[in-house]
Amino acid sequence: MKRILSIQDISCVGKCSLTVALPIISALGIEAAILPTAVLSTHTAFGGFTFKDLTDEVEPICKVWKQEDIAFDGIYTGYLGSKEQIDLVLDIFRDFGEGKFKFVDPAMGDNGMLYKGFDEHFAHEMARLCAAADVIVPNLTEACFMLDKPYISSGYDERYIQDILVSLTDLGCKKAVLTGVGFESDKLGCYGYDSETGKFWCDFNDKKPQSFHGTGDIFASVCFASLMNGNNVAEASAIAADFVCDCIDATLDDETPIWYGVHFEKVLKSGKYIN
Ligand code: PXL
Repeated sequence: MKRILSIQDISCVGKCSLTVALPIISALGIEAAILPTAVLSTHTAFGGFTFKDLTDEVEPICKVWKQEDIAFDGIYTGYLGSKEQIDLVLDIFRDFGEGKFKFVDPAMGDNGMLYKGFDEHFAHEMARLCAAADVIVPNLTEACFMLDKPYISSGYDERYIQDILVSLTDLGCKKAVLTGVGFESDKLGCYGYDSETGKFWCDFNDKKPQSFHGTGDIFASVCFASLMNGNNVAEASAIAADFVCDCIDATLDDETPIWYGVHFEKVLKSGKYIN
């Protein structure tokens, strides 16, 4: 069985980061080891939240893993709390990621804004981590902050998107998938680029009437697991986008506030994505 390592925070309530990555990756047939970078009461889009930084734990944990000869087939990083954690993840890529699949979701913003606690400097640091990855899955906001490019919310053309994708791979990663891309008002999807073949691809779904928190983390978890299961990036990102759409459909009728996230559990339980 493949074993992967996911490095992100634990937000105790508000489905995102490790509380979605762990069940999804496990359900898709892969052992999911975790390195929690922080424990929060709730993710940062709730009105209030506690934040216990776990940076000090990273090196001692990794030391034991080395002593125990523990290895991973892939490493997937999401929300990270500080520049220091980015440097530590780069060390982990060096120590545990040589020749292994490295996947970075630079989770730090959406809708043209960075999440609470992040600034432009952090976005540039995140770009350094993206440079060391095989595949990255930023949304348009995250890509623009990493590249110092203007964020345009709508009305852009394919050249704008393709230029961003080429600039992302110029950072150093092999493949980039931009999420949250839409050329028509009723469609939303992802647009990818493989710098090794020079090929672009894209995949669009009907735009949902409502967006929810945590869907970027769900997209990344499904995309990463699908890649580990042998799909290529175009296939994996299309599967992940379909999965997110199904999660939103399973949640739309619910009265729960959008920051609680989507009912990915129902989609897993349906078995549609389990081979
Ligand atoms: O869903 C991304 C995410 C992950 N982790 C924490 C967050 C957010 C988004 O707001 O606050 C702690």
